[in-house]
Amino acid sequence: MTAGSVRVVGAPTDYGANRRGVDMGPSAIRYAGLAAELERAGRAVVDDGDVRAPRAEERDPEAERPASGRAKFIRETREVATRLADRVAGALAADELPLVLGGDHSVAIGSVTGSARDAEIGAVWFDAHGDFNTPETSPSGNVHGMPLAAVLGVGEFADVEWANATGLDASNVAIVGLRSVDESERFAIADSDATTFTMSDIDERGIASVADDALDVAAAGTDGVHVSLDLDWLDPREAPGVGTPVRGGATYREAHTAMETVAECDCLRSLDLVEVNPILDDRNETAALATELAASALGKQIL
Ligand code: EXY
Ligand code: MN
Ligand code: MN
Ligand code: MN
Repeated sequence: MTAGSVRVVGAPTDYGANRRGVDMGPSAIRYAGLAAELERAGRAVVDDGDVRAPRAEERDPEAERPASGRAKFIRETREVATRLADRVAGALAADELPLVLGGDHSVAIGSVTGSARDAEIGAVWFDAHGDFNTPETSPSGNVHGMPLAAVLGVGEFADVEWANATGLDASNVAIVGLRSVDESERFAIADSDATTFTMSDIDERGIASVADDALDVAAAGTDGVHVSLDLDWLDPREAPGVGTPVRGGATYREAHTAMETVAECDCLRSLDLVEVNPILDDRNETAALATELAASALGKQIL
């Protein structure tokens, strides 16, 4: 399943987040040595550059409003998602594995819809958060808290065609590492067919077993799996450069083990590295960690 070459696409946006700086994530991850690290993992790397994303200051966050509730920069989010979906679908059509560099997690709307355009896919979401809000339930209006709800067509998103992933069913979605979920999101997640693994599940069962189950759920009956790695899945001690850190996350070793399980699954179709915020980072260490984890997911061997 795993294609040979990796096509890197940057989505330098912070439209979906409250804190500026995550738009510099693609540069920081490239600067940390992404291409060399993936080549050491035995992958040919093509860098497709970045999708166009005008600076947030040039735009009015409420220029377009959702039918109800709040979703800041929804127009810009749609523009980026649409461009990114085309790039991701194009890479897959060329038999390359798309690696999307965020940007805030709203960019996953583009990567998932692109990956699910011509195939049945599953998705594993490594994240502290549920990302299951809708404009109506969101406490913040920030779209980075909504991408899973968007691609699954939850609530008001049912009518938002550009955001729905045609080839993705909630029964093939697993969220791993949950520890910060809004009350309204909790009900929406419980109401859906998505499978969830909290940090407590990881504590009790171990990450190898949890990641294995998550990938089984996602891969069952599909053509491949999209892995969305939000760096805030990790503990802030390991990954300080994120906008919405939550204590009690995955350790360095747990994160590598999870990504090695992804490689072993041989089901990876597309991958996101999102929410790296260089302004909040400590000497680019979160970006460097993101490159290491991508290499593990793409099959890097120690011996
Ligand atoms: N649940 C909160 C909200 O919707 O505003 C926080 C979301 C943070 C989302 C981060 C990136 O994963
Ligand atoms: Mn997220
Ligand atoms: Mn998160
Ligand atoms: Mn299915």
